[in-house]
Amino acid sequence: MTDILVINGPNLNLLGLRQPEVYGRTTLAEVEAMCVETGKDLGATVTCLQSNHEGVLIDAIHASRGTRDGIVLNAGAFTHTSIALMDAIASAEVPVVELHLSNIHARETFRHKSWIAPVAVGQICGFGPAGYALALRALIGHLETRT
Ligand code: CA2
Repeated sequence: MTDILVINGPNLNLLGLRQPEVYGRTTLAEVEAMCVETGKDLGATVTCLQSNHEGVLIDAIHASRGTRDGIVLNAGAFTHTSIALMDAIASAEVPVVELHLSNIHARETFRHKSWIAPVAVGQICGFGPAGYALALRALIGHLETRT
C-alpha cells in the first residue's frame, strides 16, 4: 500500500486554537484525522507528524528515504528560511508536495520565497485545511504516473 507521511512544522500545533482569522478554526488533530481518512479513500496509509524543531523535520525527511512513497509538507515559517530542509528533501529522493493553508503569495513579501518549492513536485496553497486532501490526491496521482 502507498505509504505517505504528512509533516507539519512550527506552530501548526496551534491550528484552530489561535489566530482563527488567519488559519481558521480547524485543529491540527482534525486536519490529521482528515488526512488519514483521505488516505483510506485513496488506498494509502497516511502517518502524520508535527514538530516545532527543524532538526526533527530533517530527521523525518531523511528517515523517509526508502521507507515512504511520498511526503506532504507544510514546513510553516521554515519554508521561507531553511536551506537545510531544502537540502534534506533534495537528498532524500522522496517526492514532496509543498502545502500551505494560506496563499503565501498574497501575504507579506517575505512569505513569497519558498526554499521548498525548487525541490518539491509542486505546491498547493490558499485552500485552508482542504489543501491537505488536494495535496494527498496530487501526490498519489504523481506516484501513479511513475509506476
Ligand atoms: O499558510 C501556511 O500553512 C503557513 O505555512 C503557515 C505558517 C506561516 O509561517 C507560513 O508563511 C504559511 C505559520 C504557521 C503558524 O500556525 C499557527 C496556527 C495557529 C495560530 C498561530 C500559528
